[in-house]
Amino acid sequence: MTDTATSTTASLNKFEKFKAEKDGLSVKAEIEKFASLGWEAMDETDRDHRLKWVGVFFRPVTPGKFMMRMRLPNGILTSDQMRVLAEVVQRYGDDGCADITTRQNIQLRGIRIEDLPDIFNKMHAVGLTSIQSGMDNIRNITGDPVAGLDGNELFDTRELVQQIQDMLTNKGQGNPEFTNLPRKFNIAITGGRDNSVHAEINDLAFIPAFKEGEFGFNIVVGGFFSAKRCEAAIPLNAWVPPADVVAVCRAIVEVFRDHGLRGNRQKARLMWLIDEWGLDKFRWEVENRLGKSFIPAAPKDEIDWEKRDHVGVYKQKQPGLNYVGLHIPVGRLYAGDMFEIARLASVYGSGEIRLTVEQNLIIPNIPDSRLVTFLAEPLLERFGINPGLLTRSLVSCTGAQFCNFALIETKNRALATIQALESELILTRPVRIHWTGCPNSCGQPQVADIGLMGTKTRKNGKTLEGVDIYMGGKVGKDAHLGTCVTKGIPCEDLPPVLKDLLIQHFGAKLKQEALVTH
Ligand code: SRM
Ligand code: SF4
Repeated sequence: MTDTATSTTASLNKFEKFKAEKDGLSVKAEIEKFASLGWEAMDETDRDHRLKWVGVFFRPVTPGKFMMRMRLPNGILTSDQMRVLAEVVQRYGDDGCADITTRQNIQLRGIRIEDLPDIFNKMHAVGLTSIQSGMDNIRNITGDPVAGLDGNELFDTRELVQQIQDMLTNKGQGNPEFTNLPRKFNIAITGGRDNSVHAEINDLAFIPAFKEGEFGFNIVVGGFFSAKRCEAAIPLNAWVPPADVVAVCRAIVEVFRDHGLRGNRQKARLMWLIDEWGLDKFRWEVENRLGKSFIPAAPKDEIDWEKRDHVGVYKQKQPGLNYVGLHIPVGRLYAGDMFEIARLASVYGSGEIRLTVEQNLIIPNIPDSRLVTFLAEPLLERFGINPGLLTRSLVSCTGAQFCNFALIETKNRALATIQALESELILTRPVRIHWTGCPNSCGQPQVADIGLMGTKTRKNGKTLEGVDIYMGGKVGKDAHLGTCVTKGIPCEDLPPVLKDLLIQHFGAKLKQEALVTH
């Protein structure tokens, strides 16, 4: 490591200090011990922080009931894997549930520390891992949710995403080379034409582009959201063929690991290093690691479609097969739902399940001959293929139910608000409304048509839950981030404000008005 990374212990923040004392990954060998000790007797730093290196999160809101964040490369899992996840949460009765996340991933809730050895064994048996999924590690790597199914795709991202995960995590066993990064790190690869992974909000993303007729990727770097600052990724002016992607990921993560800023955690994401060095020096350092120079970026990328949400029935490139995108309201699943989804994927499809960054789910490989019966399955009454135009695009972070950073409750409020608006309004197109419980922006309000960020606000001398409103986020072709347009609207006053925005900016009409004009 360099001077930047290893500044004196005195100047290290508390996270750097505890990482230097004991690597997070070392808790992997202590799971049996923690299970017999119980959560209350555990060392607090192991419990509250280091367990995140194996994907286990202490929840101060529900002490003793942990959250477990998986890694699902490219958002793909099998029915057998889904059944195991269902069994895990089923054990916890009312405390147990799961959430599809904004990184095409699943988080489990209600986990008890004494069950961890058994849970890890079960997961291992079906090839699942939760390793290095929290804290200063690389998050779930996202790829096109319809990779290998989409007749118009330019590149099937599945294998590359898996290879990158295997390299960074030592095939899910844990890789001490990458367990002490200065901060979290997000990677995405898109091989479709619609940027279905929000490439621009990742620390590192690969975007399809042709160079002299050859397929490869333009690289963008430094995208991130944080309470202090939000930035879209910027072009590195580098193009790589698919065969070089894994090596480039390694080189960039190594540069971040060894040179990233470790003093102030609010200034530790990759973009801050790029700012400090300038892009040219950053590129040069990466090339040095890589052992070769980058080919300059292709002049244009191939993101020329509007973003699809994949909800509904779609033909696959394989004749006679379909993929069906089911809408999962705010991504929340219970054990019964998960068993049923696994059954449907096995009976009607090929036993494969895919997740989207909109917190929805896709069942691929359903033959034409079975489609009608599939669509009549009772589960589709709740997880439909044709939800209302606001419900369809609703995204929400965890919020106050489980997250101690939350300034407001999100998921239930998001659903109730949207249902009320849909009962009053006629919409002609989907409007993407994203809720996030605090400025950390896990629910990505900056990519939404209307983004709602939790805050505390004052009304009549009282402190209330409120939101700051973001608008103008554009996804897919020409993606760009939205900005804050209004601050501190009390949640209790929000419905009429949203109604006005939908009428003024998104062509919505009041149902009563529409009746009169017809
Ligand atoms: Fe996040 C921290 C949930 C996607 C930015 N995020 C957290 C924690 C771990 C905080 C905590 O310990 O309670 C939340 C766990 C709550 C819980 O119990 O679920 C949490 N983040 C989530 C999820 C579950 C939101 C969701 O409902 O989908 C997403 C999990 C993704 C995954 O599978 O790995 C999630 N978080 C994001 C995203 C979106 C993305 O990646 O596209 C962002 C913004 C993009 C980014 O990171 O640049 C995001 N989360 C943060 C931040 C701010 C990071 C920063 O640099 O300051 C924090 C706080 C932190 O890291 O200090 C945070
Ligand atoms: Fe928690 Fe805030 Fe992230 Fe929502 S945005 S999950 S409230 S940290």
